[in-house]
Amino acid sequence: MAAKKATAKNALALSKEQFKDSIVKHLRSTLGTDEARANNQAWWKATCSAVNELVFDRLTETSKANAENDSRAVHYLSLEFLMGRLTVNNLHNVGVFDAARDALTDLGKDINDICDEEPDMALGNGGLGRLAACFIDSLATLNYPAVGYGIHYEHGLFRQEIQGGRQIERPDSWREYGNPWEICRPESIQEVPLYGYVETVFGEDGKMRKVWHAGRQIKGVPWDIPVVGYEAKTVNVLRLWESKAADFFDWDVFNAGGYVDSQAEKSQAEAVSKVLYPNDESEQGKELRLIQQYFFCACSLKDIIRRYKRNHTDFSQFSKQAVIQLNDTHPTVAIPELMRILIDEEGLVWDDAWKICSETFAYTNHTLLPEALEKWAVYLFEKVLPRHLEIIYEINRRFLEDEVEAKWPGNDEMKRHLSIIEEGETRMVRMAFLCVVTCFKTNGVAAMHSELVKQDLFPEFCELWPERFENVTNGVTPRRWLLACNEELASMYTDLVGDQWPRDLTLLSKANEFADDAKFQKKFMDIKHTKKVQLAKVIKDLCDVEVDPNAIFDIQIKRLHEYKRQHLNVLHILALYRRLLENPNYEMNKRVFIFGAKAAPGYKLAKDIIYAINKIADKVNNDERIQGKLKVVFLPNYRVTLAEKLFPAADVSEQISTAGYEASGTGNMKFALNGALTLGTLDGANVEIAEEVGDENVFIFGLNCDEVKALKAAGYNPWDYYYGNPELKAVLDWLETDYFTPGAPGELASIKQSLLEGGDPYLCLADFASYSEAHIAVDKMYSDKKGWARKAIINSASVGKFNSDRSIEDYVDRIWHLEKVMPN
Ligand code: CR1
Repeated sequence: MAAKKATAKNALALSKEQFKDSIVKHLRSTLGTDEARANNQAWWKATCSAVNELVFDRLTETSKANAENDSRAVHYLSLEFLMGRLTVNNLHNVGVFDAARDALTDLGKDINDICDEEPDMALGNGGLGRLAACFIDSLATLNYPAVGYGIHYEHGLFRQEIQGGRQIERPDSWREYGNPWEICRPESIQEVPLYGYVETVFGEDGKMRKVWHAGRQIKGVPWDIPVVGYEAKTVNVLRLWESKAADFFDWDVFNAGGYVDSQAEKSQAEAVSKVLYPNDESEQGKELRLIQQYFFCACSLKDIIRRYKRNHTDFSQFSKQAVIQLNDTHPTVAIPELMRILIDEEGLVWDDAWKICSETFAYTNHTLLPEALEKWAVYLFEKVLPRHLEIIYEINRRFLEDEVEAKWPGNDEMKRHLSIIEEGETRMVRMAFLCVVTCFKTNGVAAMHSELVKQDLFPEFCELWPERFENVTNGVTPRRWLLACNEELASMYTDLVGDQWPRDLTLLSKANEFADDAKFQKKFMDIKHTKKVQLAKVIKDLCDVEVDPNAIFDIQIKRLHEYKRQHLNVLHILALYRRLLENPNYEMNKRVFIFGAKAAPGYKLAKDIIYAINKIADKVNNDERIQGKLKVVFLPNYRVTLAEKLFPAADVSEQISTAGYEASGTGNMKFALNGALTLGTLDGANVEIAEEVGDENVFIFGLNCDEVKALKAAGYNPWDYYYGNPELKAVLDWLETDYFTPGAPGELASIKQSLLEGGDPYLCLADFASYSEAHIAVDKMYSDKKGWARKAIINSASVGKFNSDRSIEDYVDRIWHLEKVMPN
């Protein structure tokens, strides 16, 4: 019986014919159309419904197994999950991609056109959100009990249009016409209190209690997105909360003639999950953002506790059953919320509640940038979450009076320095401090970053509790970032090492043995060429620019930020352009510089850099004097789906942040995996990539982290570099002319200003010469076709470490201590 069931459930057994029947059935019975009338949108939804028959079944089996085992689970709280599209990924993970493709072909449809109907689920900004998506993929693949918790934003990250070279933000409506992957779960709706005041009451036993009388309630409606592990044994859940007015509208207000008011209440409540904040690495001190954070933490905690209470009558086992990972400080308010529930609602005493909290929460830090370290004004807390503020004060009082006093007796300066409450004109709650004081582990996301977290960010906390600090180097899922996005290379690897590499990416290291094999090299580089031809077509379609697939494709794709230094890339492009103009015989391989980046809507300089790239592209791409040797492309609306076309087509991966500023980076891993060579600084995970692939197979340039610190300490003066390097001076001055913006001189001047009068905070000018030399080395190397192919192969074959499955196993060993559960 069991064996038969397993066969029936074996997703791989779904044949082309069965898939065809299922699609046609769903066209008719789910979509209310038929083969003749259906548009591509309907075909896409029918395809999803066909695969969902398998997926939803596995989802049910997984949650049954977890409930039966009463297993310890991780709850990954994240304000962002940058999922991208799910169809191709799920087809691959279920193991029915070929069957689906062939079925659709038989039905007269191209699977690529059908899958192109899916909007990206862009519920995140950048690396932090995409990491969360890779992590839940790996958790399911490794059969660990896990739930991702986040917000069901109505609008994800804005869609970027480029008009006249400038970024325009348009709303993203990923689920306007329904999304076949999500399931609404009204049975698990939660109520969330907000505002109001705290009353102190004394019970009959004479004990003091606190009662929070909320001024408002809103409702959290859960939507579940299935997270399909590779081979679909386990299907976990990403649970996203949508906010609604507590009652559809207030009948009393309505009856009294106040229809407009009840509508206002409704729209205020719905505003909470309306939009993703489009800021990357910086915080916006907005009441709505704090409410968003609290809203999803409160809903998620209630959900976790509801599930726990099914099998338990008291909280003694809570921290054994649940670990809660805080993805950056955004969900920190979950800490005082759990304290509040345990003390005010469940009647625990402080010490017991505190013990549970400090054994349940763990915190991942993703950035050292001071502007990204969240602080919330005390007055805002007082207004929105009065009881939570009291709890934070008490956590702080105990921390300062007990722990800090014991370690540094009588040292008031130290108390001020480490206090969770920052004193000043506006008193602020330091969320990262609250995390470190509470959590049993704090981890950074790459070896170097984790060291800096200890040394620079939390040195005193590290003195107090050295055992709390960990490193877990980031990773990326090989299912999406090789298997699904680079079919050609994926099947080459399957031929070479068998079909287990999407789980164990270190198997690819076998290819190292063939790095010098002429036939292998040709095959590898032919695939690269194929991907470049495909990308060239995308570039033509989106930007109307012709690029030569034989040119070096040099790509920088990531959020636009000064510390990531897209403008350093721009300065170098200008230098190359200038060399070509001054010397028509200047020797270089054809080069295409490709950018993709969104700028936070309020980040003026970032937007100016996008404008500069586009204006320079206009000029360079149409300048016949340089005979197409140099092209510049800015691809609009960079997102996961575009990334899937870019990584496989890259020769050079630009990872050029100022050393010490990029916590890890994960694009760097995807590039290397697909055979691009890193041109980068010794920053974040670049350091570990270089270690894995060998220094001779990457191009490292620029100041290292210690040198950056030393230069800053000595008093960095960008003018020295400006006057010291005639080429650098010339390209900076160029930005002030109207050469790239005819008739409008000065439109690009803000970049120069920031690099000179503005003090060049990220040391672009200091690194320029070294960067420029590294580019010459890249160019030289590329002329040696065999040498380049060897390096490309070694890169791709040697980054098995950066599988997000490995990251998850590290989290399990060092932090979560989970056990695998195998569903039936
Ligand atoms: C970091 O900038 C890192 C990701 C994921 C980002 C990037 O280097 O790879 O996190 N940090 O760990 C971030 O978004 C708010 O901070």
